[in-house]
Amino acid sequence: MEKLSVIVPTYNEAGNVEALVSRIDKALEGIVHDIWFIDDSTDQTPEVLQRLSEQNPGVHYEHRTGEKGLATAVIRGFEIADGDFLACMDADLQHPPEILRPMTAALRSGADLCIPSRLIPGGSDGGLNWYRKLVSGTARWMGKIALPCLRNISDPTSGLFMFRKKILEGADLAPVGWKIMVEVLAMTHYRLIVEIPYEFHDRATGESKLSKNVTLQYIQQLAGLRFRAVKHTAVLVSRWSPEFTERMVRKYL
Ligand SMILES: Nc1nc2c(ncn2[C@@H]2O[C@H](COP(=O)(O)OP(=O)(O)O)[C@@H](O)[C@H]2O)c(=O)[nH]1
Ligand SMILES: [Mg+2]
Repeated sequence: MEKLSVIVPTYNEAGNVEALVSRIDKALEGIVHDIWFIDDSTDQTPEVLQRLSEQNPGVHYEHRTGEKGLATAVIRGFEIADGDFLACMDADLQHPPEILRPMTAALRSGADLCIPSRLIPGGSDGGLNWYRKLVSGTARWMGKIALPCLRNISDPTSGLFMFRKKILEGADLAPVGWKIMVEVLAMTHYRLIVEIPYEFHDRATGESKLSKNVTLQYIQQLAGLRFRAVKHTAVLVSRWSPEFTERMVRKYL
């Protein structure tokens, strides 16, 4: 049975990580998994993570002091997590951990990548206010114009995705900015992507670290990827309905 490693970047998420771990463990009952926090916090998060990792052998964390930044944190997670499947998820419970179960079913059914979507039937981006909806819609639109590999994917700019670790072999990922999934989609080779619907939620506690700088970094990232992106041929994107997703969970888990 393949092992799943869930990678969670954290910056001042002391109020969220304990609930996150217990919901991930519950969602993944019966699935071999572990959780890797890459933490740059200045609050109590490292103390909470230390306690959680003592109580739970499936919780690992690395606290960085010399380095900061979402992209380098996630790429560090890719290096140290040893699962056959890797998932990336935010710590603030905006990505409901229960979605990890159907994502695992999608990979077990043969997908190379599973990308949950707020924008297909059964999904919702209810956790965003109108301004964040506009920012998020503009980011998607810019991404699709710059990179053909994003065009058939409905929600390619979030921080929630799962993939077979082997697609990273030989990939030249640049740790720029905020949109790691865009980097993975542009720089790796894959055949089958599965999209499943999910409901995005309000941040549980703490505050967003999104800054104006992030928009600028995203534009730089897209400009670089126009030249660096690998050639993708014969990629199939399969979009699962809520009912089909349930059937596949029963079949594969
Ligand atoms: N390790 C690390 N994680 C970060 C950093 N900045 C943000 N994060 C984490 O990245 C995830 C998404 O950040 P968030 O502020 O919720 O962004 P938003 O959802 O776009 O408002 C959360 O789990 C944050 O704790 C950082 O500099 N380092
Ligand atoms: Mg968030």
